[in-house]
Amino acid sequence: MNAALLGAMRRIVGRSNAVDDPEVTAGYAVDWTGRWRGSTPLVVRPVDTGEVAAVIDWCAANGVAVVPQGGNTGLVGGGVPLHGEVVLSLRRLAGISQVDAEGGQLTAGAGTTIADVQAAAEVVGWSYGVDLASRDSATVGGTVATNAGGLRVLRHGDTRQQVLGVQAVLGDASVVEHLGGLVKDNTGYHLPSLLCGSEGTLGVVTAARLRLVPRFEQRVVALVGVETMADAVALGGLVRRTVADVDAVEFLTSSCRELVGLPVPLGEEHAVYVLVECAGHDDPTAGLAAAVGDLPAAVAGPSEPARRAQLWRYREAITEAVNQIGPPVKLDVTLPADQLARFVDDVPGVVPEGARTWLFGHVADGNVHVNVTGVDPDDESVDDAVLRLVAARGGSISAEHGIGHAKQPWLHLVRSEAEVAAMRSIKHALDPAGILNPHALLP
Ligand code: 2HG
Ligand code: ZN
Repeated sequence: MNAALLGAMRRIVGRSNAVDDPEVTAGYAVDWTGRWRGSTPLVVRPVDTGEVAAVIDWCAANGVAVVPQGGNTGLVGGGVPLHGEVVLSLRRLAGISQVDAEGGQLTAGAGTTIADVQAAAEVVGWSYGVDLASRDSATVGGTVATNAGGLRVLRHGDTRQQVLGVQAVLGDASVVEHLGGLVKDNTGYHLPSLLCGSEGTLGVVTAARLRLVPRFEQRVVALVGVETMADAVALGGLVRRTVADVDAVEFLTSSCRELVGLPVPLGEEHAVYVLVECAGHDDPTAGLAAAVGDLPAAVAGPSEPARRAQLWRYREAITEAVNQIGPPVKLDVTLPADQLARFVDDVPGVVPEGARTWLFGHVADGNVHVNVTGVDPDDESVDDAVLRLVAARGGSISAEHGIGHAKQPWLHLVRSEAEVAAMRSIKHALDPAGILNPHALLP
């Protein structure tokens, strides 16, 4: 351990928050799936933006690479120190302030969890547009840095669309802050959009001004059985065209249903299940039922919150269940709507024999989570085959999880040389010493 580094960090954040005990730092050096495992000499846990800036200032002057980390729920290895970087944990920067009940906005510190943002929004009669299964651990800083998607992108957009402003420490330790929350504010480069999705390579997000969305009390969930992926895509389209108040349209295949260990939900097994959630000020059940028509379906209405949660388990339990088999290769991809069904049908055919492919995701967003088990996660031929298929069909190699380390070698499939060069120029301008997450995102 570099004594100068340890001494400087202890002076900035205090002895107890510059952690070099390997038993403690180990937990910050691996992602929760066990797929991405690195090591770090030191975890630094600042309490406010001033401390973050002081940490970055010292690290930039001394050429020490830093990986910012929130709730450590990322799935592409972007938040773990795979090259021995210092971990900058933002979890202590938690807290909600400046709640505007009229305007529907609040400011949240980087370490605030998504569940806490949702709860704070609820208190003033609003809701937060981003929701994801990892809501109890995922943080505002992490979800902004990765432009997290989740379960309600269809209705409210991804994280970038919720962010009205950010406070962040750039790579030269300067603090940029634009937290006024003006909905109309057309005054040049929109730094929040740039920092959102930059995966900690341009700046460390320390707080965000978030827009809230209406809170709908009347909620209905339908789990519908269909026989082909093409039927699932068609149902998603029909629901979006004809039903008001659609929050989410998700899908899972029968093998995922079997894997999560929940009972066959509709009397008999179906090849694909589509889960639709609608929420409005009026009960949306009739509209949803009309779209579902004669298809076999289990429906849980506004007065059945436990039953609704039970139906969601079929979808939300998959990630955890796949991980029980062992760390999978995770490929989070999007396809154009007219290519989605063919892709889902074809993808098991491009992975090696003996591998299992688990397919589920956000059908109305064209977003498939391709999880592959029974292969060495370090065997890049699986990623290569699937991602080339995606690119050939006009899709994207990352729908919502980002690039991190997992997708870096394939960025060229979807981004031109000129685009990557422009990204590099921006990186150099905002992080001249090249210390912010230097091994993530850009090859
Ligand atoms: C989800 O939609 C998450 O559940 C995780 O994006 C997806 O585990 C995955 O591959
Ligand atoms: Zn997802």
